[in-house]
Parts: sequence; structure tokens; C-alpha cells
Amino acid sequence: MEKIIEITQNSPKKISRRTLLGGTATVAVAIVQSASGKSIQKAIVEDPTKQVGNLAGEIGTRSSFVKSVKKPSDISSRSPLQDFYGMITPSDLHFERHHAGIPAIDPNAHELLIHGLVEKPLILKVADLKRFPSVSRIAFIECSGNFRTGKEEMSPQEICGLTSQSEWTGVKLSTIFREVGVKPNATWFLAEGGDAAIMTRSIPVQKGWDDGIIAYAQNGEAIRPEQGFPIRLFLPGWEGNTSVKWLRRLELSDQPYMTREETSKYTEGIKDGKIRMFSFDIDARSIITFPSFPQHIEKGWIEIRGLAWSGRGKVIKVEVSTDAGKNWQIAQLNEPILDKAHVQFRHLWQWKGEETELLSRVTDETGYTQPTLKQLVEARGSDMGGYHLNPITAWQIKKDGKVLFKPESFR
Ligand SMILES: Nc1nc2c(c(=O)[nH]1)N[C@H]1C(S)=C(S)[C@@H](COP(=O)(O)O)O[C@H]1N2
Ligand SMILES: [Mo]
Repeated sequence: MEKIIEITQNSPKKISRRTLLGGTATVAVAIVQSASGKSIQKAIVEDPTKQVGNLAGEIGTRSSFVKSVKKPSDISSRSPLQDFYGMITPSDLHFERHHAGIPAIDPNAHELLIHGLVEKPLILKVADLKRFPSVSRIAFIECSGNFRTGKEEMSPQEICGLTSQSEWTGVKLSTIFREVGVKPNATWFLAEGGDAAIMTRSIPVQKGWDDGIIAYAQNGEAIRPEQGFPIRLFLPGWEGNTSVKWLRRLELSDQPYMTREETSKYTEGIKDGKIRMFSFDIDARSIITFPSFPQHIEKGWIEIRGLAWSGRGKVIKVEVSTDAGKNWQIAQLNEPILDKAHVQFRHLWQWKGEETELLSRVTDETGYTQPTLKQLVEARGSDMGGYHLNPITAWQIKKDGKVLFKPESFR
């Protein structure tokens, strides 16, 4: 129980920034004594039924009570997976990874050149692309470098926040391939971005015929600058760096181009000193997002929730263990279960206050099951580097309801 010990009416000087976050409806501050005897400040929100609220605006805003943010470093920022509901990542919380910053591009001036082994080389403006039949698809993008470990105080955002899901709209690459007349001997194409990195990757032509998209929209609006405005390549299920943003050139060829991003980078060690290249597919992965650090739980029934995905197709099964991996139960999957998409899973669990560990593991339609970090090291060797790591994530539940990551080292 809390006891109000003092109320300060309309006294803006005493209202801290924190209490002001309640917005204009904050009219007073109360000093409250909590059960533990501690004095805390609380905003009192005026009865919202007694005054007309803010008028309709030009653009929606997030409630000032909601604090979800990306965590930027110099080169990337991460999606707060632990804050999400459902399967779509809000566009402004989509993770970002830029090799040389976000270019400012005038969509009216931007051009896409398609040339090389084609019958009819073409330059397409963004408006030209929008005249072709459109397609929309919900799928994730995940960076191949999406794994961090090292300490117990790590959230899903810090461990693997380089994955996000949107509805992408654009034109199928196969439509454009038909338009330019891709020659039968074309087996690869180069995708080039118009940023300061001039990021380039070689892609097998077959992926273009299968399900590649040149996207100009994300979640119903124009693609955001951070995601590649005005157009990006989108290759469902493949490592994020192949989805070249700010796309300006496609060149068809009969061999890969061996660019910097596929030789010195984005390759990974396998056993016997060998290196693997062109490892495009994103391996199946799952993570429990509730409960997770920095959340706390209370005794009673808890719906364990999380996300599972595979770059090779559909998720067919997610299993959850509430006893540190001794026993596994099948989790419920929330519809829709889409191909190469984040899927929500949930599992009801009664916590009686014991110390334990919570784990999840996914199986996809190819029959592949998410491995432990130990299994990954066994399969690929300890020189495997930091790409394509998708280990089972364990959360430690402490007696007081604290939730901590269980970090494991792999080097
Ligand atoms: N032109 C260009 N495309 C790019 C990049 C870049 O730096 N430049 N980064 C790549 C990487 S490494 C990833 S993981 C994804 C990230 O996409 P996002 O920033 O929309 O989440 O874009 C890829 N496409
Ligand atoms: Mo990436």
C-alpha cells in the first residue's frame, strides 16, 4: 500500500522532467510513501473525462509513457524486441545498420540502372518502378552479425536486436528481369547502393526469380531513409547485407563479382582452416522476449512469449523449457505463420518462486532445429567468427523474480 503524504498543486517548478512526461494532463505532484517506507514522487493525472483533449494532429505520436527506443552505436542501432507485441516492428524502431551513414536522396532524381547480360539495358526512375504490378510481403530482415553475449544484464535488444519485421511493398525482381530480358547465361547479379559505402553484393540470379523485391514502401508508407529511401533490394530470408539499400544499380553477369563485402567480410570460418562464402540463408532462431532482462516476474501464471523465425521457410514448431532444458513443451504459435517471417509463440507457465532457467528452440520446415552455442562451436570450430550465430538463449529466473541472461562464451 502507498500512502500520500503531500500533494503539490500546479507547481511546475517542483515538477521534475520525469513527472512532466505525463503530458499536459499532469496537474499535481504527490509525494507518496511506499510500502517499504521510501518516499517517491508521482504525477497525478487530471480526470481526462473533465476536459477536451488535444485536437487531431498531422502525424500520430507515441504515448509519452512509452519509452521504447533503439540503442545506437556508431554503426548500428537495435530493435527493442522485449517491448514488442505482435509480429510487425514499428517502422521507427526497425533496426539500422549503415556502412557509411544514411544518404539524403531526392526520390525524383534517383535512378536505377539495370545492365550487363540483358537484352535491353534500362534506367528506371522511382515513379517508373511504381507503374509495374506491385507486391506486398511481411518478412524479417536480420543482420548476419546478430549475436552478442558477455554479461548477465543483457536484454533481447542487446543480444539479438538486429532483426526486425515489416510489410514490404514494391515490384518483384522477376518482373524487372522480364522487362530487361535477362539472358540465359546470366547466373549472378551485382546490387549496388547509392550511399557513401557504395555497398555491393553479388546475388545468384535465381534468388531474383524466386522472391526478390525492389521495395519502395514499408508498413504502408514510403521506405524510411534509414531503411533505404527511396528504394532498396529486399531478399526474404537472406542475410541483411544482401538487401542493398538506396539501390542504384543491378548488373547481370555469369559469375560473382567478389566484392569487399563477400571476400574480406561476411564470410565465416568453418573447420580445418576453411572459410565459407556466400552463406546467404538466415538460420532458424527463437528468443523468449517475456520474461527477459530487465523485466521482473511475480509468482503465479505467466504467459511466456517470444519470437521465432527462419530464413529457409516457415516455422513449424517452437519448444519451451521451464526447467533449464531438462523437459521441453510445445509452445502455441500465433497466426499468421508466414514464410521467412517472425512468428509469435507463447506458453503458459506457473511460477512458484523456484530458481530456474527458461529456454526456447525453434524447428523450421526443413527439419532444422536451433542449436545450442556448444553445438555451433562443435560443428563449425572455434574460429567461426561472429556471423550466423543463432544459439538457444537461456534466461535465469532468480528467487526474487529477477530475470538475467545466461551468457556463454564461444571463443
Ligand atoms: N547501401 C547499403 N545497403 C545496406 C547496408 C549499407 O550499409 N549500405 N547495410 C546492410 C546491412 S549489413 C544490413 S544488416 C541491412 C540492414 O537493413 P536496415 O538498416 O534497414 O535494418 O542493410 C544492408 N544494406
Ligand atoms: Mo548486417
